[in-house]
Amino acid sequence: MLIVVPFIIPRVVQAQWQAAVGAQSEDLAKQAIAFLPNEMWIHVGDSITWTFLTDEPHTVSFLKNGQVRPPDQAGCPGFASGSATFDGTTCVSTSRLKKGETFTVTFLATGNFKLVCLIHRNMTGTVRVLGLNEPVPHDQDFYDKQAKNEREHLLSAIDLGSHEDHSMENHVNAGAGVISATPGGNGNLVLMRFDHEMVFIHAGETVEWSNSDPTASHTITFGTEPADPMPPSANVMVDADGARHAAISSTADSVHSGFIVAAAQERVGLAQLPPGVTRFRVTFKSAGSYPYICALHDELGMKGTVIVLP
Ligand SMILES: [Cu+2]
Repeated sequence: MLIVVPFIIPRVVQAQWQAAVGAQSEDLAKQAIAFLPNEMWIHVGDSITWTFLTDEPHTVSFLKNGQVRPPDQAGCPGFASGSATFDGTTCVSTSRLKKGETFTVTFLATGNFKLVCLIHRNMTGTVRVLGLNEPVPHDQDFYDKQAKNEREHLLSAIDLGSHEDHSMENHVNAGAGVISATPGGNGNLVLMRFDHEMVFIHAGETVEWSNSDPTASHTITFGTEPADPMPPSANVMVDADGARHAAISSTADSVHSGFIVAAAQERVGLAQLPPGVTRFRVTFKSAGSYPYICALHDELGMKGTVIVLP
């Protein structure tokens, strides 16, 4: 008769797991907008500490299933800081956190929980919380390697200027990006640069900016930055093809494109949206040097200048 004696090791200590939020290139131009790793298996009672690594802000947020996604300024509603518990019945969210900050969540119930950033809509992950009688498949070392692989994959996913040819004159790529998926969710690489930092044209000509990023918004902002960066300034018109268009007659003029961004992804059960406003044009009437910024990402170095020759 064979007697199997189960080997039971009592779990005395709740495990403390580590993960990262975001990654970036040294010049801040490439932002890996992702949880690294974005899928973890843990035991109920365990904690995960997320460390924020970028100058671009993110949130760590767990909403309730079925909850309508709130704007990041509102939290979920409200904000937690430092640490929190989550059991799926009440949402938990940090405010916008940056490089050097951390947030720890202790999971008090079993279940599969979606992790999101309220700022970036294609930045998702999954935490799989198992009962104490279930084995967890991986250790911290595995997740560290997974994070490193995903980070390297994202940061090499796009090269400045390699995504579109530059034969078109008077044209600037205002941002580019790719979405990358794992079984745990989505991450993306966002290029926070205008591909030509300087453009030379003649008075009377028009420059066009286009954003080919699938999700990230950018702006083209001359002069005074508006308090709300989403809408265009009052002096911006719309061309027949849907592009926004403004005229600048002197270096003292202020012109703001508003968000230049792709339409949101199609989803069954939601109303059809119009195409995104992905192009912005400015006609320059007189010679001069016209510096501009992306009002959302100038701190990451997203700036340019139009030099208008007579
Ligand atoms: Cu930008």
